[in-house]
Amino acid sequence: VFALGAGKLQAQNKPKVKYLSEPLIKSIYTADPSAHVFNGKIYIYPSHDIDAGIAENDNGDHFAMRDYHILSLDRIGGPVTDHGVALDIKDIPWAGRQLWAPDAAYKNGTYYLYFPVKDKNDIFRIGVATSKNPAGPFKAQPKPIPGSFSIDPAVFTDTDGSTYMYFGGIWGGQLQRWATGKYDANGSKTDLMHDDEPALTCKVAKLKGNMLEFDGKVKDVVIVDAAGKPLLTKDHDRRFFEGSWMHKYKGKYYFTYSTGDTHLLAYAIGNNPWGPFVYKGVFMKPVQGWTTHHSIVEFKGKWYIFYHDTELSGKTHLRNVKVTELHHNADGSIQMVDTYTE
Ligand code: FUB
Repeated sequence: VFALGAGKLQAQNKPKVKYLSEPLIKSIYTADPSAHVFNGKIYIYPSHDIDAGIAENDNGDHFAMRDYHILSLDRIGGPVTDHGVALDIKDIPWAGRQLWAPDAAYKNGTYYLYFPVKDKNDIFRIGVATSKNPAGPFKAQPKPIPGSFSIDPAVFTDTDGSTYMYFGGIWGGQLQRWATGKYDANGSKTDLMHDDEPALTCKVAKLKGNMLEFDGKVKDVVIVDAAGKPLLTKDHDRRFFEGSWMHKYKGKYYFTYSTGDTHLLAYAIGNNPWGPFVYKGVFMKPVQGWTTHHSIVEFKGKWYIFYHDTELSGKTHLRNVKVTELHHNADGSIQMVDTYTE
């Protein structure tokens, strides 16, 4: 995550901006919304942004979040409930700092909250907490998920009941430091630094039936171009950066993600949850603010994209979540979403 002063960010304090959607909640700052339908309602698992007084840098130190609040709504456009603190960093025994983008899943009467946080050695790991209630409070497991690393877990349950976790993010998300399989504390702050080689990939692992551990090896989520070649490191407009999501539409697997420093949401389609995924294009233009993070969910026969921007604060680390309808075309492509006009 994060370089300073990119793209449309400079424009964010200009007057006469017209937004596609309203912030879903204005009493707290929220970001990275992972939306799910549980018991006929929409539950949103977002980051809870705060101003910790830390200067902005490319490592994302200014994103110093300390707890999670879960939001719910009965219908799109209806009132949004903030269920209060669902998990506090002080109640995660192994956590150091920075509670970043979470996700959630349900199985056999239990809800699972998956979250990235730096451990006491300042290395991002992914943890899991459980509750009998989709809105929490959640109780964290005593240790991170064995074999987990980096950020942005996105948990997808397929129609056969198998559950997969997609995760990873380069730059501040530290994925590049795991290129050899072990963490390199002196590794690059950005990417692999080899522009003409295949880009770093998002990771995917199947979850065991207990939803607390990986089942087998962590694998690469390879995105290829139309000719079947993996995208390259230098291809900043198309390669994976962070913020992945998976949804299934008409039997196809849609891997969606942020291109980070080029601020786009892109999609690639595959025939199974592991990939490879063929790059198809951009489906959301940059939002206001540096980061772009989303989720996609079907609710009552329509598809929606949850995302964030910085409408309320004008500051890149104080974001607000939003939602708008998402449309698939008859050929399976996704219609472009443009979240604001000047
Ligand atoms: O909210 C902190 C980080 O910013 C997330 O983990 C990234 O996806 C980006 O949205």
